[in-house]
Amino acid sequence: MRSPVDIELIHTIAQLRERLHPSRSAPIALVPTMGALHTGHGTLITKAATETACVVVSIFVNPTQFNDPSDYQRYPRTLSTDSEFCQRHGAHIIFAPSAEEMYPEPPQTFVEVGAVSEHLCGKFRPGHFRGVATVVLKLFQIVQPDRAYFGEKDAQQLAVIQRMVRDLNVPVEIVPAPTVRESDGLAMSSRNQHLTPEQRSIAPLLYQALQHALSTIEKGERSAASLQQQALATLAVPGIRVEYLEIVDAASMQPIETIQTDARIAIAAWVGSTRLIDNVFVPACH
Ligand code: PAJ
Repeated sequence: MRSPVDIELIHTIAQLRERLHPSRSAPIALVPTMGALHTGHGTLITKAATETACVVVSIFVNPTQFNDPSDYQRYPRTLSTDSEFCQRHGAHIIFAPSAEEMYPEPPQTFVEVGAVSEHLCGKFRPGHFRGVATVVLKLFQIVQPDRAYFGEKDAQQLAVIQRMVRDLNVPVEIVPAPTVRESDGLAMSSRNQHLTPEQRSIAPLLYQALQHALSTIEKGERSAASLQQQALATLAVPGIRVEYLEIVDAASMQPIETIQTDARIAIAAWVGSTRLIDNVFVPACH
């Protein structure tokens, strides 16, 4: 563990560029986050720190990716505990810009990633992936990292960023990391803290439904419709409202009828007023 003086907290783009410029010869890793950091983020930071000499964690609650202003308002902002957390996990620099620093004037340029953004969350959160892709490209331009780390928890976001980087020849290696879960299987998320104890007790059903589907696939089931039906039955309890439960091709994020290629089973569900997402990977060789 390093002492608190080791981590640098930087709020402006100019200062960050000045700070990173001399270290340009060494590789730089970026871990983009919106803060309220938990062990899921921690594993990304630790992985980045073991693989790269200089790790920048960005903490920015990006207004352009929220479709619901109240969701943006209530998003937890915990910079001082986040700074200690980053320090403990081996980060070197925190870049925590204000909204004015990132968007000094209303932007006129956006990144639209096509079909991969359309299904799953894209259908229910219009403009969300445009906001994500645009802010991530801005962060890539500001930090100019060699690698950037993203969690499979947000599998569609990962696929969107991978596609953007390919389409626009962005010279950043995208490094995926597996979903980190609570001991009862609930995927870690800063949104979990909004759950009441009762809601928290049913939230692991999302992962149970996914696990159940995986074991049915192990037994030979290939039909997306039957897997979907079975998983929906697991989630048919008071207090859970499923927004989507889809089986998609893992790279294109397009719904499939039969599992033949690498796939993902992805869920979004409302537990009370909290929207949770989760997914599992289904390798083609199952
Ligand atoms: P945020 O939700 O803070 O997540 C930051 C990164 O942590 C993402 O890559 C996400 O997939 C990863 N992550 C979150 N929970 C995880 C878990 N339980 N296990 C593994 N990884 C997990 O995603 C965003 O922020 C934003 O959209 C961002 C990319 C920063 C753009 O604003």
